[in-house]
Amino acid sequence: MPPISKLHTEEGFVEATDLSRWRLKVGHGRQIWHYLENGEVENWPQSIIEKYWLGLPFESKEFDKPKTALEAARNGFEFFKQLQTEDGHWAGEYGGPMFLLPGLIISMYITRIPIPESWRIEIIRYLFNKANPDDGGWGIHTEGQSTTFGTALNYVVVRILGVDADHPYMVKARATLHKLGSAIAIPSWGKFWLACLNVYDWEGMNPIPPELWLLPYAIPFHPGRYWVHCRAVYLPMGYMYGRRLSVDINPFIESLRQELYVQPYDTIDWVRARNNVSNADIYLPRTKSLTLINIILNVYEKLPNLFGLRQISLDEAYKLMQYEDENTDYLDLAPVSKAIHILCTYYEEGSNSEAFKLAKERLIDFMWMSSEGMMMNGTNGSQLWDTAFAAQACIEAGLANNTENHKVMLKTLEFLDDAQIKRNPTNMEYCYRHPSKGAWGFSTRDQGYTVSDCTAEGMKAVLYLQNRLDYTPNLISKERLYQAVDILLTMQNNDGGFASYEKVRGPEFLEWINPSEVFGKIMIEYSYPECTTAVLTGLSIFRKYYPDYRADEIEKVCQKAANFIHATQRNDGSWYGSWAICFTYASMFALESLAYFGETYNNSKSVRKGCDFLISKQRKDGGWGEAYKSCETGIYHEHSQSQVVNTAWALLGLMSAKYPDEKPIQRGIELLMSRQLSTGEWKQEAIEGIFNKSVAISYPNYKFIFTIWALGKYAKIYNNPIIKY
Ligand code: LAN
Repeated sequence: MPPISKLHTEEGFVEATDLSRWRLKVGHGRQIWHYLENGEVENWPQSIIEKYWLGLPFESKEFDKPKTALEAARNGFEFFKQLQTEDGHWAGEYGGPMFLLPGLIISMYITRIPIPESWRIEIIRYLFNKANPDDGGWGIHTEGQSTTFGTALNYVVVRILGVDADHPYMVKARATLHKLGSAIAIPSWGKFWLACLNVYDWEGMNPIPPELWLLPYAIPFHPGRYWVHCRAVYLPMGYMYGRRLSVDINPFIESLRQELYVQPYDTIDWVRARNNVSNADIYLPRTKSLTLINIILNVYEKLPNLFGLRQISLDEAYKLMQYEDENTDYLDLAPVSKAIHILCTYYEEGSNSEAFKLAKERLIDFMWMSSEGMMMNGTNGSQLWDTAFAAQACIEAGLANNTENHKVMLKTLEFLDDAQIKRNPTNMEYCYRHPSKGAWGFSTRDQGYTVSDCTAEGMKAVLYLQNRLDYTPNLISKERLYQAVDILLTMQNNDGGFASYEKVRGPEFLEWINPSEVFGKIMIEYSYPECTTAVLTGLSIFRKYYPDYRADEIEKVCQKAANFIHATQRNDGSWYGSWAICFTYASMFALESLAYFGETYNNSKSVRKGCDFLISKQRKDGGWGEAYKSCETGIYHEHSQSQVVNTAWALLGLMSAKYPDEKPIQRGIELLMSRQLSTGEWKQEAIEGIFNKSVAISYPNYKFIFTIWALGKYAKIYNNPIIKY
C-alpha cells in the first residue's frame, strides 16, 4: 500500500490515501474506482474526470466573461463535456443516504470479505467528514440531524474499519448515540443489521416472516404487490430473520455490545426494545394496525413450525433471490438489497460457491471515491439518467451541431444504444417482474430494471440524436423504439398517471402497515407527476416522428396522462416532486409536458397557474432556491440562497409554457450567468435529489445539465440578446 498522508483536524488526524493514485475504469456504464498499488504500472495518467471528482486541480480552458446566454451555455458545455467517460456516459457521485455503507461493511465483516486498505482509509475519512460537527453523530442522510439509525450504524462501520473506541471522534459519537436513546432505540432496519452482527438480539425485532411469499397473489398484502424496492429489501431480510442468523461472538463483538448501550447487554428487555424507536428518527409513527399485526406475528413466531412452513418459505425466498441475482448480473436492484443478498448467499451456499464469488465482484460497482473519501452510491450509478439529459440539453441548447461536439454526441448515442435493455427478465412472472425488453433503466443495462421515466427520457434522447442531427447514424432501429413505446404503454395506471418501475399493484392502505418508521410512501407504487410528465413528453415526441405506430392508443394514453397532470396540480398552481427538490422540479416537468400536449400560457388556465406559482417564488436576486424540507413537509421551503439548479428548472418550466413576460426570465438567466466560473463550470451548491420523502441524494451533474439547457433555450427563444449581469 502506497504511503498514507495524515490530514490534521482539530481532534487529531485522519488518514487519507494518495488521491493522485485513484483511477476510474468504465465500460458499458460500469464505474470502478481503482487505487494504484505500489509496483503497478504508473504510465496511466490521471484524467480530468478523475481529478474533477476527486477535487484535484487540473488545467481547463478559461473563457472571457460571456456576453450572451448562448456563449455561457457553450462555455458550460465545453467544461462539462470533458467529464464524459470513454464509453459515452457521464459518471458522478450518487451519495447522500447514510444507511448504505453500514450494510456493505457489516456484510463484508460477517462474510469475511477482505476490505481493501484503500477503501478502509477512505471510508473512515468520508464518515468523519460527514459526521455532524456539533455532536459527532450521523443522520439518515448527509444533510440531516443526527439519528440513532445514522449514528449507531456508522459508528459500527468505523469501529469495524479499525478505529479505536477511545478515538475522540468515537467518544463524541457514542455520547450522542447514548443521548438519543442508544442502539435499543434504533429503527427496524438498523435493528436488523445489528442483529446480523450479533450486537442486538433477534428477539428485539418485530417479525418479518418469509411465509408471506407463500400466500396467494390474490391477497392484497402479498409482497409481490409492494413497491419494487420495498419487496427487494424485505425478501432477503425475511430470509435472515427466518433463520435468525448472526455472526459468532468474539471479543470485538462483545466490546461493541458494551459501547452501543447504556446498560449491560444481558439486562436489556428485548421484547420491549421491539417497539422502541428514538424520536430523533421517526418520520412515520407506528399505526395501531401495525401494532396489531406485530402482536399476531409475534404469536405466530412462538407457535410450533407447522408443516415445515418455515423451511418451505425460506427455500422460496432464496429461489427468488437467485433469480434476482441472475437477472441483474449480481448487481441487484439497489445497494440495500445487494448487501443483504450477499449475506444470504454466504449462509446458504458458502463462501466458496460460484454465486458468492460473482456477488462479491459486484460490490465495487457501488463504491464512489470523492474528495471527501469513499461512499456507497444510492444505485450502481445514474448513468442513463444523466446521459439522456445531457444529450437533450446539448441539442436543445443548439450546441450539438457545432463540429466540436459531434464526437461527444456520437459517443452519447453509442452509450444509449448499449444501455437499452435487450431482454425480459427470466422467469419474469414467477419473480413478479415487469417486462424490460426495450426499456431503459436508471443506471446500466446489466442492472436491467425498467423505469418509466428513464425509458421515456432515454427514448427522447435517442429521438433527438437520431432525428435532429444530420451526422448521427440510426443505431437504434425503429423496431427498438417501438419496443420502448410498447413498454411505456403497459405502464399507465388507472388514474392516468405513471409510477416508477411498475404499475400500482397493491392498495394504498398497505401504507398503514409500513414498518420502516423512517421512510414515507414505500409500500406500493404511486403515480408520480414526474414519471407521468416524462412519459407524456416522450410519447408526444415519438409520435411526431412515427405518427403511424399505435397512434390511437398513444393518443388515449397521452390524453389520460394529461388529465392526471391536471388533477395533481395543487391549488397554488404547483406540482409536488418526489424525486428531487421539489416543487420547482416537478413544475418544470409538468409545464414541459403540457406544452408538448399543446397547452401553454395563452390557452391553458392550468399552465397559467403553474407559471404564476413559479413567478411567486422568484427571489430578489432573480433566482429560485428551494430546500429539501419542501419534500418532507409538502410545503414550499426556501433555501437560504438561490440555487442554480432550482433556477434552471423554474426557467425551463416558464419557457416551455411560453410565459409572456421576458423580464423575470432574463433575471433568472442573469443569475445563472453570474454564478458561472471562467472555466465554464458551476460550483456544487445544495443537494438536489430526494427519495421516500425523507432522504436526500445528490445529482451533481444537474448543475451543468439544466443550466446549459436553460441558457441555450433562452438564447433560442429570445434571439440571444446581450445580457448584463
Ligand atoms: C431512484 C433514483 C432515480 C429515480 C427517478 C428516475 C429520478 C424517478 O423519477 C423514479 C424513481 C427512481 C428510479 C429512484 C427510486 C428509488 C431509488 C432507487 C432512487 C431514489 C435512488 C436510490 C433509491 C433506492 C430506494 C435506495 C435504496 C434505499 C432503500 C430504501 C431500499
